[in-house]
Amino acid sequence: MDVAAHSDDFQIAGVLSNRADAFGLVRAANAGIPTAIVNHTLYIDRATFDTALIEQIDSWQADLVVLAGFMRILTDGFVEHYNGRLINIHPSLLPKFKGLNTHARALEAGDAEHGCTVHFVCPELDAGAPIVQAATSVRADDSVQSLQERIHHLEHRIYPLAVEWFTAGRLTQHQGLALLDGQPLPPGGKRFEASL
Ligand code: NHR
Repeated sequence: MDVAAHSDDFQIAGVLSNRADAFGLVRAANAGIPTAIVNHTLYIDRATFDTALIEQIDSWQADLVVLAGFMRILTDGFVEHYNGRLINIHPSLLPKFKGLNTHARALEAGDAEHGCTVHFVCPELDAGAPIVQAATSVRADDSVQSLQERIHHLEHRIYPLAVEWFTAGRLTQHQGLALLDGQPLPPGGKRFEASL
């Protein structure tokens, strides 16, 4: 997400990475947003690392935690601490292709379309309630790279949208379902129509 482009309705409280070389830290600093690094290799186990994450995030008094390229599996304790206010974006049309190498797997499967999904995070990987989804047609000459590029554009459309819904108070999680304006969203989340 472009950290400089956000609505007046919310502020980015802070940007945290487990990696000191994450470019998002540079962009945040350039935009005057607080940053933090919590290096997972300095912690003896996942629970201790996650506790350090929680301390930092809660010191910012964040209402919503937005994962972006965050590659450490989070403990149940972390997920429960932010239950209903922790979201991720995954590069597939969930529930298809949970896990890694999604573009290669969509090509391998011969799927006619592929895309990305914003979802609430639950303890089980990539299995939380979908919020919003965007798709692109798979072309005969597509490669992993060409698909990835188109899907990146879609990610940049739907992730800010989900954040805006949440901060406007329109998006909630209830009994494992995502609700928009109090109504359950369809199984893949709201379908976002984009032309690419
Ligand atoms: N944590 C929970 N509990 N649930 C989810 O749905 C999560 C999560 C943490 C991260 C993002 C997800 C992605 O966007 C995400 C979803 C990392 C792995 C993984 O296997 C899996 C899914 C995601 C992110 N991580 C390895 C680990 O041992 C390390 C892999 C690596 O460093 O390259 O933590 O893709």
